[in-house]
Amino acid sequence: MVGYAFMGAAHSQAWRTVNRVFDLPARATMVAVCGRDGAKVAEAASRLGWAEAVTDWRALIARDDIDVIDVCTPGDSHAEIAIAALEAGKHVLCEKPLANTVDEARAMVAAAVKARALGVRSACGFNYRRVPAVSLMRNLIAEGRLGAIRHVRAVYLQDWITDPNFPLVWRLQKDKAGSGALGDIGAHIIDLTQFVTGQTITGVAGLTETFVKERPLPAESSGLSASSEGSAGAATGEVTVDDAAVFVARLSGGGLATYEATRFATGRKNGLKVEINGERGSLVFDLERLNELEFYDATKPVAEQGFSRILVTEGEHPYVAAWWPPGHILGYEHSFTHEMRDFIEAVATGADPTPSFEDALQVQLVLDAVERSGAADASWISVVES
Ligand code: SOE
Repeated sequence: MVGYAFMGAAHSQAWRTVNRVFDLPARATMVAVCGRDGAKVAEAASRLGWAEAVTDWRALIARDDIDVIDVCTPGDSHAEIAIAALEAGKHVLCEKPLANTVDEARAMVAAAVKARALGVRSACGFNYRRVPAVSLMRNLIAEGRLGAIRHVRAVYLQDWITDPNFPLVWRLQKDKAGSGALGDIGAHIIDLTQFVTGQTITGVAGLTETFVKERPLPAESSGLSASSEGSAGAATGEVTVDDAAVFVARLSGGGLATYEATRFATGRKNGLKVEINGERGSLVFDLERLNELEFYDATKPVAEQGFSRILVTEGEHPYVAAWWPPGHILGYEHSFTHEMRDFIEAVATGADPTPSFEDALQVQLVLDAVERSGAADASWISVVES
């Protein structure tokens, strides 16, 4: 694994757990975690359960005892590491969003296609697909329970940078993160809604905004140039990404969609919510109630109609049978264990894990279109590749 911060910790929890919960054709061995700072990555190896701590990812991908490279770094290194690893014959799991630009994402897809021909697999880490309720949502829609999809309504609301004194961390720097709320959390609702509907976004019109344009440099501001001296003499830097993005979209099935991704929804901590309206019913998923799915079945007798709450903890529900009896609810981290389950099973059986780099490129095209639309102040941008 390359990188050991929040996503590194979530992935490590999943790698530690997956073979203890699921009966799989292969076992994950946590051989080495890689990071630039030797002392910090050594501490991370011990805390997260990795046998070795290394500081050179190129040496890692050259080793014969390494089969998989799990990329958990900021977006500015996804392409370089993933492409080199694929070319070295390593299977790759890369965190979302796939890249910081469409060009990088296309290069990653090209490397994935070449590697796939040699049996080398790749996937992108959109973990919310693997929340049982989200997989159930997809299954119900695929069975036609909603009929034609008319509306998709998706929000991903956070509030961790509403304080203007929150420092200029890497997620707020375009050269590191590619974009702000749009790529970091907007990517999730773009992928999730395409996943559950089985449709793709064909065009968007959007708006982006950066509410706080200058922030104090972080204590260890590596490589950041101070753009101005703040009032207390503390250096500040320019925020070069969006704080929020809102956009409308058309779906390939003819429906309309609205999306909102923001880090300024004061009070909302990790508020991902999706509602799908079809001609025969509706489904609602709310990450804050991730063991539940709301289902409105318009085919029921009118006297019985209403949103029912499905408790997604039955053995018949996706992934759940491996854990606990009905009603013993799961959490955020289980989605990563399910992600690793599916990745290991695919790689071990010579199948392609999902979502593919191609699926992740589609998300990147939407992100790019929203940014261009936002820059052009809500002009219409098609994402269908000519
Ligand atoms: C942003 O803070 C973040 O950590 C995202 O990067 C993750 O993808 C999301 O799952 C939780 O919030």
